[in-house]
Amino acid sequence: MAKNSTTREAAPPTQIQAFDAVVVGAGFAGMYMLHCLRRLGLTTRVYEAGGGVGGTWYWNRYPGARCDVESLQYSYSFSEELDQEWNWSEKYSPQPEILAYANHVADRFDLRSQIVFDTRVIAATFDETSKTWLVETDRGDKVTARFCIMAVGCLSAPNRPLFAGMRDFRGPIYHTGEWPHDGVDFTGLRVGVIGTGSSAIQSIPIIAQQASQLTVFQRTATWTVPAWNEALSAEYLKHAKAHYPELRAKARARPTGFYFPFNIQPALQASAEERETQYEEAWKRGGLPFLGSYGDLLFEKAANDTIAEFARQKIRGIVKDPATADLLCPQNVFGCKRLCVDTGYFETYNLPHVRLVDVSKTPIERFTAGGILVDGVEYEVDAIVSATGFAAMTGSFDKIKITGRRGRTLAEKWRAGPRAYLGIASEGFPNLFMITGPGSPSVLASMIQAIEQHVDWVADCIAHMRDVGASTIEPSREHEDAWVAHVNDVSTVSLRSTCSSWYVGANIPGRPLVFMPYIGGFPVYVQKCNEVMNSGYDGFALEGARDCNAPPRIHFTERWQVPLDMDVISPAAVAAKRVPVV
Ligand code: N01
Repeated sequence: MAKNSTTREAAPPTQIQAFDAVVVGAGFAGMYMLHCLRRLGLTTRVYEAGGGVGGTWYWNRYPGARCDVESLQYSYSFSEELDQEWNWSEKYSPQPEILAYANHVADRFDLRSQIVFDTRVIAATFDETSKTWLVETDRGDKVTARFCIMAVGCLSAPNRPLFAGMRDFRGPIYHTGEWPHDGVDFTGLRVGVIGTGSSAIQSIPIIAQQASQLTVFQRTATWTVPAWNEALSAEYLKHAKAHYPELRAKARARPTGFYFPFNIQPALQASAEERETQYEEAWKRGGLPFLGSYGDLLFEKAANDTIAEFARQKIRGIVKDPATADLLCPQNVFGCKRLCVDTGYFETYNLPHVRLVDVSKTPIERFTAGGILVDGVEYEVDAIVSATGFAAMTGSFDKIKITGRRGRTLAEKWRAGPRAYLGIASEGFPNLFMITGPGSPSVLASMIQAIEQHVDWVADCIAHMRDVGASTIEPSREHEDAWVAHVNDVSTVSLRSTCSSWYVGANIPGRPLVFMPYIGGFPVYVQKCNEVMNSGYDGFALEGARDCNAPPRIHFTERWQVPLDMDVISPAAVAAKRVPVV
């Protein structure tokens, strides 16, 4: 990995340095934002809490971590040269390769010199007189900027449930989202894993290869589909690269922002035999596209029951002990929580040294010096892995004291749930942009595509403000309220809104239950963003603009002028709300 050129040691704290823009975070969002702002000629400072670029992929180094969108699509699309020169080795890249890619991008586009690493932004305060943001860090930096861009990630603030007796436990406790950089050797150890979400499902099979005993504490059984991961051959890559632009265009037109075969026919109109064949074929292809077996699976409970029962039969076919198989069979809606993609997850429970403990009815009572106590039984472990997820979507905002007009903080404004127009900006917080904020497709789309579309839009908006001499931009309360209501309304169409997932904040006790990502489909959302832009930023107030009605000059957003792929709009979605809900 290339050395960071601006590190805590290398750069002394600066005092009230002025920039055009400050970007918080140097993950995929922050890096691309910096790249665009530089192309516009803005002076920019990026602060990154980690010691390197990559965001999620910098922190999530747990064993087995890899993406669940195919690598060829889980990558930047803004540079065709980059697409052509980078070679992914596997269908689903492992974390080290994605991090190497992030580092390659940082070097190739010479981004490091404007990023300050190992430095966490702790406060951002809007000054109404100078119309600038004062940004403060945990190392004493104070800088001002006209624009403050939060590229803080949707799944970046680890959720660490407080268990009684945590301090009594003699061994190490690891969180998958903040994994030690030198790795962890579990050889010969008794390991306890808490949680069975994506991080647990990826890491459990690998930890089981090392541990002398593995105990998994499961609160909710999880739907997971085999990845059937494989190496990508040179011929495959050559063919894929020859057709990369078409693949990117097809992906942008999809509700999910990435391309995969999708059958819009309703499951309920197929016979039981047809469904069996369809599910079997889709299972053999594996991954998230399994959910694209039929068009009504996330709208009709009866349709969902058919895919759920097929997947339960698969679990019962793999797991030899019937009681364990029963426990591993989810009873909630298939794909309601984020669907997981695994390699050998259920097979792991056939190993003699792996056991499953149900904590759904009797929660973990406490940690003891030597283990975890559940229902009066002490499960002895030497190390604990907390695969307990994240305070999703808003957790990273909560960590920064963001103060807007009239001294009101974002935390106060969002107490009853996040409110942002298009998931990009929030009334009362001028010139503060969010990349994949709540109310945008974000986690329901392919993240990097969602990021690029937001960054391009924000970059064009900033360029427009410069063109018309606007000092601030801020959404109106009325438009923001209407968008928040729309996001909520559309979510009720989908069965995804019916379970206690992190999509609604239900994984963190006390959080308001609000469906946070926009589920109405990536192209529909992009169209809305384009309409807002082309109408001269409808719903936004531009302060001090010379010519508010001047049409924006589009530099970056051009490539998002894509028609919705009508082939993937299921009749069920259309009947429900005329949106291709994902
Ligand atoms: O977190 P999660 P994650 N006692 O919230 C359990 C992305 N991601 O890190 O379901 C006992 O899904 C909790 O139980 P329950 C992806 O979008 C992607 O695994 O709340 N258990 C659950 O089982 C993903 O969805 C990849 O009842 C407790 C688990 O901990 C998102 O990140 C890989 C508990 C948390 O699961 C989050 O995934 C990894 C308690 N007190 C992550 N508290 C890819 O494949 C929580 N749990 C790209």
